[in-house]
Amino acid sequence: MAEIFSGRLAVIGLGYIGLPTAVALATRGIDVVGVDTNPRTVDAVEQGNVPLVEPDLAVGVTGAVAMGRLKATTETPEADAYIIAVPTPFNADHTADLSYIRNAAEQIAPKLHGGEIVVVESTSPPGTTETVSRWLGELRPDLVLPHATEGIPDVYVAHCPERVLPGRIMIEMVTNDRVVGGVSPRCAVKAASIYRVFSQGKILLTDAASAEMAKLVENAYRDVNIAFANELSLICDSLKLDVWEVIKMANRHPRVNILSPGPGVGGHCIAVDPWFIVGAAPELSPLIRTAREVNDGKPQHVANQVIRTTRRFRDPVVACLGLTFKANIDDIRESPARDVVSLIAEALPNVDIRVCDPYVGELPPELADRPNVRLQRASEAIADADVVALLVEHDKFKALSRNLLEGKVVFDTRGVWRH
Ligand code: SAJ
Repeated sequence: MAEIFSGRLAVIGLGYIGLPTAVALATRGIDVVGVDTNPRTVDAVEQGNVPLVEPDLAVGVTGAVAMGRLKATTETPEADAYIIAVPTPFNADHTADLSYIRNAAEQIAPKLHGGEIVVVESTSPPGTTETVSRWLGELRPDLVLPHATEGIPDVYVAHCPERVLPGRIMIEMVTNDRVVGGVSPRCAVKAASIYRVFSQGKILLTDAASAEMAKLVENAYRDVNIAFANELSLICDSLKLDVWEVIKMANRHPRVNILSPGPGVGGHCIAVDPWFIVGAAPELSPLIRTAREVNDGKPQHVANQVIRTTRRFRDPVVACLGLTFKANIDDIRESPARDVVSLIAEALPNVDIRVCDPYVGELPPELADRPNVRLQRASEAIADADVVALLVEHDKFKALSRNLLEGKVVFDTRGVWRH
């Protein structure tokens, strides 16, 4: 029988991945301590609240806290296993910023006695998990870490990338297959025991660097495919063709499945992870780099279309529908829609710009500071607008009456109002 973890577990980082993972384990009987540097996040979780919007997460947190299985703190405790789920942003030169992972390793090191499992879930360039093993070894020379032995180490270190889709995290957390890569094969076996607690998917064992690379490849694959769709949208615009119609027809081929163009690619994964591959092999990754550039160039293209159109009006009003990085979630980090609005507001400081998003309660600072930009309900903003830019395909926008759009210049970047 494959081993299933039972013990005390600490999750470092209570964000979009750490908190759902903590809930998945706690609701299945594991004593979980969630650790976060932000005291507000810790307070919220301690009270059974959720500091972010994700379907079914709130009920999970409330239940886990009420059961006494989930606690939260700013101090890393002693535990039998640690899951590191902190951000890995990229630096200005697109290399990975591993400072949050390093910080987590520094917090964990003094708590180790021997026998613990340390899993890095944070997306990171190949070699990072082995580096964590080295860091722990340097911080605790009294312990044998797996990079330094062929035998049984004192601490097991592995990588297990998350693959959940925001908006479906609680479902995919349980149903997705998991890749578990160990710094040594024993480490993979040990780390897999944690995911057996809640995962209904296959648990695939490999080495740490292959697991790291597999995760980056998944997101780069999607980025390249979206870039193809986005490049098509530019080409079709210039040829005065409807890209949606072209893609719909092409997708009737049995082996063609083109993704959807949009105002760009956002989020903290697909827009970030391909750079880690480019950083690891810059000379060998022109396709992956170009895909990033195509997708990153899309917000400016959409903004330019809107900006040009406003010149037709004496006192134009522009309604921008959507600010989040994708539909039906509240996350505006790395959002192309947000970039589009900023670019328009920057270029047109005297134009009245209304921003609508049912998931956003206040404008981000770069927009809030602009006197010509305000948040408004979509139906009211559209009624006043000359130009409407649909930037995010929230269900609420799809359901809007098409009559509202009559007489307006409409830029439907997501192709939802075509018919
Ligand atoms: N997008 C398009 N056209 C499409 C699909 C997406 O423009 O056809 C845009 C979205 O609007 C959004 C961005 O791409 O701005 C990314 O959205 P997404 O839904 O493709 O992906 P994420 O970032 O929410 O989650 C991805 C997923 N990765 C893959 O599907 C390969 C998820 O499984 C990962 O766990 C997640 O990244 C992650 O954390 O790495």
